[in-house]
Amino acid sequence: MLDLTGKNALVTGIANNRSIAWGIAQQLHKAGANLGITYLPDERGKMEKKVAELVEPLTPSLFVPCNVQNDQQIQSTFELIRDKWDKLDILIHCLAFANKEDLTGDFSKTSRSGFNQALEISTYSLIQISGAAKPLMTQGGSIVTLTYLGGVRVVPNYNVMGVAKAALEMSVRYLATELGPQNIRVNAISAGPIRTLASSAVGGILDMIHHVEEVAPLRRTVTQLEVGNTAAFLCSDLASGITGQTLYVDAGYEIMGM
Ligand code: NAD
Ligand code: 0WE
Repeated sequence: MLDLTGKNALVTGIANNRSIAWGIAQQLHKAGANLGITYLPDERGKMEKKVAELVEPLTPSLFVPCNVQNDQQIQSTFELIRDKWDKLDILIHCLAFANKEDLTGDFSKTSRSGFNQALEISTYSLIQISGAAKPLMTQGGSIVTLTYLGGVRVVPNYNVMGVAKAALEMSVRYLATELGPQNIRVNAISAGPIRTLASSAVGGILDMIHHVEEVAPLRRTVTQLEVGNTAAFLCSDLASGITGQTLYVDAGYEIMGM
């Protein structure tokens, strides 16, 4: 049985009810996990209010601002966990960002600052929060991040994010190797395209979704809740032998050659 009772889970990356992280948080809650939620704060506090209202039914015991570009916010987040929870069991990394202008046009025109920003937010953040989580995962643990096929194959316009995801998937393997002796497992879920805040801002996302609906073995795309179920599985004892992997939750699209 998939059972996460007694487990403490920190979930990053909820922006709204379409976020993949929201699908994951709901499934972790359903499986009995105790939740901590982080959100990306803005000056007006609008995000805080919005996300707080959304997650209220999941009764999180922690709700903290955490911009991964801000070392102090990362430090306070994990200090709070150390003070409030006896241990950390589950860490969900579900965030990414690149400049909109770097997600279209010539890849060779990617700016130095755009490259650095995309890899800092989308890739380095996993390394940093995993390092912060390590001393708190005293009973072992499970770290799950979200990736996309564009980190392995060329997907038009994914550009610098493809490089960030390739680095993310390799970071999963190095982290799995370092943390394995402490019984901390580290895996990635490679999700098929889903309409979310991030993906909807991308030109042509609907055409990509329609393409997947025609070609994928299951003839459809996947939902946030399906990704959430896989994350819950990976965080449970049912997946105790799995680490360092990228698991495709994409209705089978990845196996197709044409
Ligand atoms: P989303 O916009 O709902 O989530 C992205 C999150 O990143 C937001 O909550 C945002 O607040 C957060 N974020 C951005 N910059 C941040 C920062 N500096 N500090 C902290 N948080 C920050 O979109 P999503 O599609 O749910 O994306 C979640 C993850 O799923 C990303 O890693 C994305 O690459 C991955 N993914 C998405 C798809 C898709 O088609 N939507 C497919 C495969 C993988
Ligand atoms: O990882 C992603 C989304 C990543 C993303 C999206 C945006 C749009 C708005 C990162 N940063 C930003 N910055 C913005 O300003 N996906 C897997 C969804 C996605 O994004 C694409 C895709 C797909 C699929 C971009 C180009 C081509 C395909």
